Parts: sequence; structure tokens; C-alpha cells
Amino acid sequence: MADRSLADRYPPGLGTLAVSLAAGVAGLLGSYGAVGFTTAFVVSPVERTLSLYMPGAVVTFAITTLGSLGQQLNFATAAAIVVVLYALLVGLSVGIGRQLDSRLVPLIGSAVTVWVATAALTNEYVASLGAAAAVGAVVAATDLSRTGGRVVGETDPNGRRRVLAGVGAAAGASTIGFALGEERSPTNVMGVNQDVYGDVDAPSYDVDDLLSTADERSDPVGDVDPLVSEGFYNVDINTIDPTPDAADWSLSVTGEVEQELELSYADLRAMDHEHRFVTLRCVGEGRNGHKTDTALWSGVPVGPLLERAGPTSDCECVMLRAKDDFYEEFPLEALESGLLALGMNGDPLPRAHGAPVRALVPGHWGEVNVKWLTEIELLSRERTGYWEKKGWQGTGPVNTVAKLHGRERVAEGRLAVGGHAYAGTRGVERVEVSTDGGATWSEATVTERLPGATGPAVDDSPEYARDAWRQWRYEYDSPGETHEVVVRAVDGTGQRQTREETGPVPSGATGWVSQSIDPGSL
Ligand SMILES: Nc1nc2c(c(=O)[nH]1)N[C@H]1C(S)=C(S)[C@@H](COP(=O)(O)O)O[C@H]1N2
Ligand SMILES: [Mo]
Repeated sequence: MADRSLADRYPPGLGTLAVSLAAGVAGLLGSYGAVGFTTAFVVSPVERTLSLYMPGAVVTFAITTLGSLGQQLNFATAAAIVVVLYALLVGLSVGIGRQLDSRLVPLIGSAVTVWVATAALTNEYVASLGAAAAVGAVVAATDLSRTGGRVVGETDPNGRRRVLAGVGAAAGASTIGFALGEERSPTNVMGVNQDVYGDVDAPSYDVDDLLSTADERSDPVGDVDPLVSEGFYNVDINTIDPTPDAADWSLSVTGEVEQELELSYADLRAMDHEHRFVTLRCVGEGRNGHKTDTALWSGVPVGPLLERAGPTSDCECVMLRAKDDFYEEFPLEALESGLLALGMNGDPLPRAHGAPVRALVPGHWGEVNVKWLTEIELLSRERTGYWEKKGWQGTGPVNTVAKLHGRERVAEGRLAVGGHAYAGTRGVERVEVSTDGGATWSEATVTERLPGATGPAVDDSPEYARDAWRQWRYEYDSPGETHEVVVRAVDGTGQRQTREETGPVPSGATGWVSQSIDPGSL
């Protein structure tokens, strides 16, 4: 038995397929173990390519029918592609090894090709050894597995033990990879966000007064968030956020300008800051969706920077570009009153919301509020942004909306409904409520507007936040039976929220929110 042929060392047909796929999974988790949930993880470049080239129809379908699951689907597809790629490399190495009757070719071939493929995808030569080591361990375990000294072909015609050895080794390597990856992730798979600010002294802002004013003015009904959101929503084109190191991050102002600028994080930090309450709303959310939130942002006004660069742009339009390859184009005028945010609610900007710096564009849909911002390019002609290429039209001002998310029994026979209303920089003037399906209307109580921007960068302090939501509340006698509550907002120009109902695609949901309320359930 000393001279066993290679054919006996690897299980035939389906067995090798099983071992190769198991090795693929182990390789995936080997990569995760080496770098955690960062852009160096082998899935990251694949999901980025998918999100850049995935046809708009698929993306829109995913968003409208699956909600935020679209992004997870993208991630799962990318992970599956990596597993199949690794499995192919292992299967090929084993096949060639068989032809050459060599024991070394499967092992060395698998490890080396997986390493090269991972390094080519991620540009991480050392970290890619994680994937190679895991795959190598699986192949070696298959090769070395003991068969009890008997002739393999007789006792184990399907190479069952070898399959078990390979799959077992894959399970072990995957478990270790997963544990290591969770350990070193800035945001790990289990969803814990360990914020990373890079190698700088992260700013903290003295904004307690503003935050406590916001708290005092809040009037949440039921379990609705206060005026400063407790869990700010998140929309990204990729599952794995970039982690630019603030120390070597820079922002450039390029294109149709008299003078191009390049600013480091330290440059921005040294400039005068402003603190302002700003609401963001995603164009992709439903009429009564949960992707509208408000924070107190701290940062540098964009206007003076643009003036310094001296725009000469013919189209009066601008492209913002980011570290995750996201890009959005919109009218320059909208950016002039914008903010480059470095802080959120007194803390440094979290990774999930665009650390180290994101753009805030007053009154415009969330998508142009580009995170992980790297470039402001003044254009000579209009171009199409990421979401517009996929069929959305979300570069304009937000639609007016009043949402109904809170309901409670305030006393015997007395009910309250409430929520948030937002109309971008037009502001919310009032909110009207009907508790009889739209037959009769009354005015809701709305919260006092959030305070205006403060800080050394503000010349003449505005009285209230121009681009922030308000909360509304309406209390009424319970009709005793299930009834339809309808709500609509009127903006600061006197324009009432349109009644015409449309879905989110392409330019944001419209229509009045209407909810059925059963007093018995409150
Ligand atoms: N770089 C980058 N910026 C981005 C996005 C993105 O995927 N990448 N998503 C946009 C979209 S669609 C929205 S609605 C907002 C969401 O911001 P948030 O995740 O901080 O809530 O960010 C915008 N900025
Ligand atoms: Mo969005």
C-alpha cells in the first residue's frame, strides 16, 4: 500500500465536488478571519463590482419588493461567487494532480491559486494567505486522512472517509476563521459596530445644550423616536463599508474651477465648525417608511470652500465621489449651502454614516448626501449619478410627508396618534389629521422647530433649523371601533402634501398616509 495512486487520495466525482465546495467555504472564512468585515475581505471587491454593474431593474426590484434585503442579496451572491471560484481552483488542482499522479500538485496548486486569486481581488498579499491556508488545510486533511490501512477501493469505494475528513477540516477552519473575523471587525457580521476613526484624535463636540433642547422639544407618541433619532437609518450600496483612515484621507475639489483644492482631515478639523440639525430621507422608502431620520451634525460649511476654488462650471452642476465608488451628480446651487460633516450628535462621524467626512445637502434626498466623500468635481456638462443610472430620479428636493408611527391610549376613551413630518428646506408649517378616513380634518399639535445652526462658522444665527422635521400629535375621543386615520402636512410655502399616490420609484413616494386604528388593541 506504500504506492497508493493519487486517484485513491481524493474521493471520486461528487466526493471531490463536496470537498472542493467545503474548501471554498473555508477559504471564504479564512479571508474573513484574516481581515474581518473590511474592504480587504475577499467578498468586498466582488460585491462592489456587482453593485456597480447590477442592472437597475434588478436593483429596483430588490429594493421595492425586498426592502433593504436587496443589499444582503447582493452580498450573498458575491459570497457564493467567491466560494464557487475557490472550489473551481481546488477541483482543477486535484484534477491536474490526478493526471500527473502527483500528491503535491493538489495541495500546492489549490493554496497558490487561491492566494493569487484573493490577492488579485483585494490587493492584500499577506492577508490573502488566510484564505490560502484554510483551503490548503482542507486539501491536506483530505489527502492525509487515514483509511484504516485497507485498500481504499475495496472498503471505501466512494472515498467517504476522505470526504468526511475534508468537510470536517473545512468546518474547523471555517469556525476558526469566523471567530477571528468577528474579533477583528470594525462592524462584524453579528452587527456590532465598533466605530473606527483612524489614526487621528477624533473630535468631540460641545453640543450638549443643543441636544438637550431637542430632547425638551420632543413629543413622541407611543414608541416613536424623539426629534434626534435614536437609531439612524442606513442605506449603502455595499454591505461592507469602507474604513478610510482619517490620517491619509483627503478631499479634493476638482474639475471646472480656477484653483483645485486638496484638503486633509486635519485641514478640515482646523476650520471653523458649525452644528446643525439636519433630517435625511431616502427616496426609496415607502410612504410611511422608516428611512427618515434626524441628527445634529458638526462640520465645515461647503460654500466658502467652493468660493475658494472658484467654480467656472457651465452646467452649474457637481459630482460627488466617494471611497466606495459611489457617485452622485446634482445642481451646484444645492451644495453651496451644504455641510461637510465630521461629527454626529457630539461624536465623530460613525463609519456607517460616512467617516471621516460626508456631505449634507439641504432639503435633498438622502442619496446626494454622499458618505466617505473623497472628491467634489465641478462639471462642464451634466452626468448621471449611480442611482439615476439604475432608473431613480433622486437628486432633487424631497417630497413633503407626514408619517403616522405612534398610537396610544392616553386616558379611558381618549386616543393619540403621532409621528414625524418633513418637507426639506420648505419646512413643515402644520399637520392635518382626519380620524374618519378623510371626511373631516383637524389640526395636529406640532413640536417647536429645532434650534438653528450654531458655532464659529455661523455668521448670523438662524432662529430655527431650516432642514429638519417636526413631530406632530393628535388626541381625540375614541370612536370605539376600528377607524381610518389619515394625515397630511402643509409646507412652509403653504403647499399641502399631494394626495396623488405614487410608489417610491423613481422620485419618491407621494400620497397621504392612512392607517387603520383598532382602539381595542391599544
Ligand atoms: N458613499 C456613499 N454615500 C451614500 C450612500 C452610499 O451607498 N455610499 N447611500 C446614499 C443613500 S441612498 C442615502 S438614503 C444616504 C443614507 O445615509 P445614512 O446611511 O447615513 O442614513 O446616504 C447616501 N450616501
Ligand atoms: Mo437613499
